[in-house]
Amino acid sequence: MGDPTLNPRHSRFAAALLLAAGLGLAACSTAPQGATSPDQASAGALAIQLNQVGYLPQGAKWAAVPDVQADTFALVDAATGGEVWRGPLGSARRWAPSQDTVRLADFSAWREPGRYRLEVAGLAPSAPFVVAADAYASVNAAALKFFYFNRASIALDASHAGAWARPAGHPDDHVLVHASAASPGRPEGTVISAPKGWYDAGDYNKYIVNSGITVYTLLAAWEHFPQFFKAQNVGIPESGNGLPDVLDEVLWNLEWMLAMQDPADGGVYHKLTDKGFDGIVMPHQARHERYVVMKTTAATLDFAAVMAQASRVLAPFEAQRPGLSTRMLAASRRAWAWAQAHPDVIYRQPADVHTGGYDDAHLADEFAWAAAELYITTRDDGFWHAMRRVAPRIEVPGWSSVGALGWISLAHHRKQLTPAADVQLIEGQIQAMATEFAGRWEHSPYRVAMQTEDFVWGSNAVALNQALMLIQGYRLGGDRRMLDAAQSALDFVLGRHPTGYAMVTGFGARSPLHPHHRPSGAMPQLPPVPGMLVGGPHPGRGDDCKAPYPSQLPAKSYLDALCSYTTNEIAINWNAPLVYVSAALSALTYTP
Ligand code: 9MR
Repeated sequence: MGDPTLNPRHSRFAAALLLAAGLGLAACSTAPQGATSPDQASAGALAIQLNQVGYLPQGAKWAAVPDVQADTFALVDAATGGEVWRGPLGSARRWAPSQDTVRLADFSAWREPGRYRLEVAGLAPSAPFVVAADAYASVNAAALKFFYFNRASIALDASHAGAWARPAGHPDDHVLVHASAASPGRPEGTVISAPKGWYDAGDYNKYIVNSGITVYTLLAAWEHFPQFFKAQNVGIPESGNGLPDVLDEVLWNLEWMLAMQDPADGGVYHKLTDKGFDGIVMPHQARHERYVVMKTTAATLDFAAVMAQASRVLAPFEAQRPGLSTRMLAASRRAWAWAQAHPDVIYRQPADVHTGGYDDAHLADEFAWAAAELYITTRDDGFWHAMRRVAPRIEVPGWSSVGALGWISLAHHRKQLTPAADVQLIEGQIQAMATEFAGRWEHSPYRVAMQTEDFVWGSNAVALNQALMLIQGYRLGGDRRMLDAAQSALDFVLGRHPTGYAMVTGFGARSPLHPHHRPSGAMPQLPPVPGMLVGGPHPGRGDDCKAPYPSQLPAKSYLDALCSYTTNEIAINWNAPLVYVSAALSALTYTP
């Protein structure tokens, strides 16, 4: 039987990928990750869909099988082809978002580590996958390492970036104050310096709103699973400096964010941007003038929230970063004060600026989130009451919907809050959402919480943010269904997906080769930078791709092409929940 992960192209690039991900070969001996090749891309139709990276020994293990005559499926050893286990296929059911009729294969009972495939009579064998306690170590490390690859203002050297080394781009030490951002102390054209930070996505701009939820999610991963991240070394320049890599990486962006606050009044600029998007060039080839544009209430509140959170996270690291925790809390308070005085400054794109908007007119959730983080860090009851005054309905997190983030932080810190806090209310908010997703998962023919309306721009991240909420429910109440439902969401983005793709570059037997990501597009001789989650299918169009999309169906409308920024872009706010969920499942699923 041919092994799709063992072609020469794969082997050559797998070594580079492992180096770039900061992982020794030994650490990865159980994982089938590696760059895919175009010749593998013909698989898909009528294929068994499963997590192409793998499963945890004690975790739930599901596959979606096309509706064929067979009644059973076999788990076979990937090396010998020998059958090790057989189980019954579930009944055929149609899943609305893809219009596929599938039968579920549940092999959760199989816990023996190894490398396997699934076989069903009448179908091609599945992609290979592992069952291993460290099944997600590599994908988690690569997902975090992506942030290093997307750093502005720094050269990526070969010892950390492997084949994807590149010169520095965007020093951002000569940034102009745009007319929309002018203030008495900083009139239009004033030059400021705001280096570092991560490029938002496939473009080279830096946006505070999207940085907010991204930083939050990575800091929450650290707050919730410190043991997992303490043990990690992803091979970034700061590795080994006394801070865990996840915090070093987040600090790269937080330092930029601090420079986005106007020292005169505490307001925060919405974005640091070119006036228009660059072409497909490397960062150092981009020559556009850079601007800070408009101070907004959303940016200022998101800034206030993550600075309050970062302040408490960094407090124990005073020796490594003296004074930083205190400085962040002061910055957070000033931002909060600005937002109180300017409660409704909505982002309006100036006529001469054409980059991403991240404009959101509903700010109750931003106020609630900032208040919650400030309350936890300061223990000042005034912030609890401020949050309760605006508390919006809890929704799946996203850049424009951040209310849940505050509830998650409150739930995590519930034992250290002041008596003013209503812990029952906090737990109830989380459980209501997690219970809803678990119910959807349980009744889904595909065994995922995703429904037709969830297939929006960045649908893969919607699945992972649903998982993030399910994980909070599990952490609070221990309901195993919630952990299994979260596992299903990770399976979904790693290959139990109606497109047949594992949606993370460089992982699985079939993964995106042409993400909308300028550095990857400008280095066509290389596989894409590894560890990037692409946005995923959704039926709304708007890009200028000439190639036809294979389907218009919500869960299948996806094109692995550079032009498809609507379905194949990558973004910091999408990778962050991949880091969170892959770490959480590794930490929470008991492995002997
Ligand atoms: O993720 C954003 C999505 O929710 C919006 O619908 C879309 C259109 O406004 O923009 C997405 O964000 C993009 C941002 O504006 C610019 N950088 C790339 C982001 C991902 O596509």
